[in-house]
Formats: sequence, C-alpha cells, structure tokens
Amino acid sequence: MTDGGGSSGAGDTGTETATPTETATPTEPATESGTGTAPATEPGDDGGDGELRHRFDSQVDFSSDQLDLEFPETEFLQPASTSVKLKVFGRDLRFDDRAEHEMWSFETENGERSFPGPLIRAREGQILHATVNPSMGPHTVHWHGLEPDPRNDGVGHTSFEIGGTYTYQWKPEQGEPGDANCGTAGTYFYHCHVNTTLHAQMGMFGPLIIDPVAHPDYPVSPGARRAFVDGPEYDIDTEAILIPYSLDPRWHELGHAAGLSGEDVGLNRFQPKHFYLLGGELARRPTGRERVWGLSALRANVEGNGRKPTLLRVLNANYLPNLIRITDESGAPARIAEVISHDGRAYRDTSVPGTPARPIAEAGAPLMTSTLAFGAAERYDLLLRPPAPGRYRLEVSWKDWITGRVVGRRTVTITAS
Ligand SMILES: [Cu+2]
Repeated sequence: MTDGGGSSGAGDTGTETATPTETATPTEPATESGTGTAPATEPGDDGGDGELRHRFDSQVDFSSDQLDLEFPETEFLQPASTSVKLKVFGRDLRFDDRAEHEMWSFETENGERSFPGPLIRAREGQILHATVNPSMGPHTVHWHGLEPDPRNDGVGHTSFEIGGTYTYQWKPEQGEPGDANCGTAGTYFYHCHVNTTLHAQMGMFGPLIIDPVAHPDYPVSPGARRAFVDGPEYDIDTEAILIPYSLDPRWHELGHAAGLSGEDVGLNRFQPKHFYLLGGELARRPTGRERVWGLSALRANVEGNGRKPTLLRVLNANYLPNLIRITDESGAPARIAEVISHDGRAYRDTSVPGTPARPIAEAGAPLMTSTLAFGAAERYDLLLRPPAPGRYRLEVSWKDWITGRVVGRRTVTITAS
C-alpha cells in the first residue's frame, strides 16, 4: 500500500497501518472483530473500511482459515543489503538409503532444487529481502528464532499466507561485545508456517545463518570468521551443519491442506521409518537439480599453525528428540565438542552484574562435552577441538518422545587432521 489511506476500499491489499492519532487515542478497547465499532464479520470480510478482519469460531477455523493474500505489499520497504528469491517445488527425491519420497521444499531463482532448501546467510545489521513465490501455495516463510515484525514473521495467524508473491524484510539486531542482551549471530532455520506440522515434515525448511557484525576490538584472522561479535574464531573452510531429520512415509502421501478441515489425517501420529543426517560442509554443498544434501563425513581441524577450530552447527529438523554421542577410535567418550551457543544466543558469563558478560570459555569455563541432547527445532553451535589427528565417531540417535526408546541411529566419522 503506497497511499497510506484507509478509504480506498481495496480489500486485497492487506492490513492498514493505524495512524499515530488513532493509536494514541484511548477509545474503546478493541474487540475480537478489530476496532470495537465495526460489526462482527465473517472471516476475510471487509468491514466497510477496507480493513480485513477475521473471527474464528473453532480451533479448526483458526487453523484452516488464515488470510490468504496474493500479493501483499512489504510495508516500510528499505533498500536491501542482501536479497534472495525462493520458489517452492514438489518432487520425488532419492535419499542415501535408496528410498524415494515425495518432498516439498524451496528452490532458488535459477531452479536449484535441493532438500533441505538453500542456505540463507546474512550479517547482523543488514537488511534482508527474501522474495517468495510459492506457486503451489499458499505457503509462508517463517524465520524461526528471529523476531521480525508480524507481517514479516511468516506466521499466517498473525499476518497472512501467500498465494502469489511477497518480499519478507528483516534486519537482525547487532551484537555488542560483553552484552548478553543483544545480538543475533548464530544458527537458525526457516520453514513454511502453513499447515506447519505437515509442510515442515514434507521438507519445507532450510538453514539460516546470521553472521556477526565486525567489531574493531575483535579483528578476524584470514580464513576465519567469528561465531558472534566477541566470540571465538572458526575456520571457514571446514564449517559444517548437521541436520538430523526423520521421515514418516505415510505423511508424504498427504495433500497440501490435509487435516485443515477438521478431518483426522493422523498428524498427531508421527511414526518415522527413515532416519537421515542432512547437511555437510557449507563450502562444499553440491549443486545441481533435485538432490538431497546428505551428510556422509565431517572434518575437524587440530588447532595450530594458524588454523582455527571447526564450527559444527546442529539443527534438529524433525519431531523427535536427538542425542549426539562422540567417541574416539577405542569407543570411549571423546569430549571434543565445545558448546558455544544455543538457538542463536551465545553462552556468556553473567554471574557478576554490571560487568561485561564474556563468552564462558574466555571466562574460564568452557563447556566441553561428548554428548548433546536436543529437541525439535533446537540449534546448537559446537566448536570441535580434537587434541590430535585421528578419527572420531559421531552418533546421532532418535528417541521416541514419550518412552525415550531409541528408534533410529546414524553415525558419521569425524576425521581430525
Ligand atoms: Cu507450506
């Protein structure tokens, strides 16, 4: 919407922005229909003032009757620092166990169809534009863990679903050295938020990484990057992401809107039969059409001679709890993983109020481990610090979320050199 007016009556242009006068006047409290003065309307109705509003009579209505807009406009559009274009594809893809499954995911502008979706990478303080053209819509893109304003958060319940095209706009907050309360750098993911349980399982997600802003007090060595503004440096060449994903083939027979009309299609029963480790070294993601990016091996730097440690980003992209165990060649637990952040938040020492909250390793308490337990959608950033060259085994297990019984297991070798 460019004219800013509320009287155009163009019901397809999305929500209006209240003027400062309107928001500052303490009139009647808003009701579920929106303004307190307009009559209750049917979902999607235009109350006469060009403003779309919804009313949900049941849970099913709430889930199924999201506002679906063809071409919502990006409000307060700013020049982009970086921009990406995403389309949606549906396709049978072959996995590393030779099974083929129907997958839906995001493809790049030039037709790269890969699962998971393309890596989106931005730096703190940059304005990102992500233009989405779902074509098989409606779909959305939710930026999981970031907190854009509601229009750009990609949650249909608080904004709209997209039938045509929309450009999401957001700007990750910059970090400050020693400040535990700001900064965004870390590992995230994006996923569709339409019929979310199904669409995420179908493959509509991809990795999202926010890099820290450069700070003059924290220079960066050649070939390295910092994990967060005053965080440790890591080696760009071996940086990798590990994405445990499990798959229930029954779900992959369902349609776009399965379950949204109140019918029971069993989305409360996730019974995976396949267990996959997706991802790999970010610098070596295979290109080409229609393939699964599967993780078969990892490398880890032994520090020295100017080499920085390897950063392993971990993303649980399925509905079961995962457990990682790292062992050495004799099978003994190997505490070579240093946990430096979780869900895009750095671990800092906040024990003394009023003093800089340093990264915990710098404060003398590095969190070294051989095991990591993490649930759906959680992300952890691990620095791998093998003490000497050799081989390690990283085992991922999937656990039943009620009984805790291990239902799937995969392993990869970490070669330390
Ligand atoms: Cu979707």
